[in-house]
Amino acid sequence: VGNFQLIESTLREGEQFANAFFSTEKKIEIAKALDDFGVDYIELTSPVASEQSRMDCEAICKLGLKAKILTHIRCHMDDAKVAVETGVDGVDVVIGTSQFLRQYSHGKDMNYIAKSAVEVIEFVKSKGLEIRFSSEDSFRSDIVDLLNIYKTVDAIGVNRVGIADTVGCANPRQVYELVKTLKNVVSCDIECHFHDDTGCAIGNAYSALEAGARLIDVSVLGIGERNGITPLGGLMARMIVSAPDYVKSKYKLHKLRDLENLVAEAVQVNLPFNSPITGFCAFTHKAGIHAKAILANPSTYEILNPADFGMTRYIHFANRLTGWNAIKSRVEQLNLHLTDDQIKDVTAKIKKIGDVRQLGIDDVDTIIKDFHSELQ
Ligand code: HCA
Ligand code: CU
Repeated sequence: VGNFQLIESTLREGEQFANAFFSTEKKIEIAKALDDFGVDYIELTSPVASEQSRMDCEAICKLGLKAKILTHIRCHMDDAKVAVETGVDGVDVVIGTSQFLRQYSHGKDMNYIAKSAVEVIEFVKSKGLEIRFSSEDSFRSDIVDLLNIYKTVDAIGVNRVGIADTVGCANPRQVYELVKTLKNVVSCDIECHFHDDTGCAIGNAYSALEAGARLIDVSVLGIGERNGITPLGGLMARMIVSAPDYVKSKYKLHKLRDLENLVAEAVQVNLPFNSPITGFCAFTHKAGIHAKAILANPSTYEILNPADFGMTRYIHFANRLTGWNAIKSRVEQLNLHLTDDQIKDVTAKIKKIGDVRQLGIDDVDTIIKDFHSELQ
């Protein structure tokens, strides 16, 4: 799984998030931050979506970023002709292949899809650009149809083929099987895109990589259509455990929090409290048993090292679940001197008060200080 690449789609899928409206300046700021973080590709909204979208795409292409710039279009020559003039490094083409989308969205059959795919792919290639072909709603598409179309496009030569779980219905086992099957059919790289409707977007991405996919679509905080896609931060958390050297050397992980704050502010949401890595309590330990072990050796209850992300751990001691080891560490922080027996006494006091009301840090500090001065 180490050696994966990221297609960062905050400025494409993310623009489909209900709250998103990015000004040109904001898009540029986000693109630069993504590039600095180290993503491989930045995917932008289709230039045919609106006139400003087209101009913004051109502006970002001119920034000279390290990341390759992609735009995302329908499998149609009208779109392709506009896309290749924007200055992008590559074009991501998508078309719905499930019965649902064929019947209720674009109304085309598989022969038509294959024909237009070949035409668009050859056109984009003739301009010297990278090309990816993806099937929308892959997991509700007929497997024979799917493999046939991928085989067709692989034979004429594409950089990547994409699988998209457009409705978030797939589970990790299904993902593993589809990617494995597809690997036997195509020679190009495989890219995967997972929506999070059923909470599987990170797990599915991991499964895809395990099965041999090379690229994963992500967005900052997972923003996208409905409740979004695989979040960049969550995937980093998953992957640093599985491929630590690769992830640490490739991505500027200590910039993750700023990047998330930048996007959160732009779309007017708070960082989710339970986000991997950046959730406000992601490295907060509470129960006395946890606190004791963490103080002895953080690996006891931490699979991620907060320092890898420029974060710090926190021992939550102002509560009735606390234990004397946590209180001892607080006493030391307050630069007071108590024996272990005295600390156990004051801990009992704190737990007693914590049984009747919520405690603040100040409350506990006062209890400790009062206890200390009464001893004098
Ligand atoms: C959408 C399109 C898409 C495309 C994914 C891809 C999806 O429905 O808005 O290009 O691989 O989820 O199918 O985001
Ligand atoms: Cu999507």
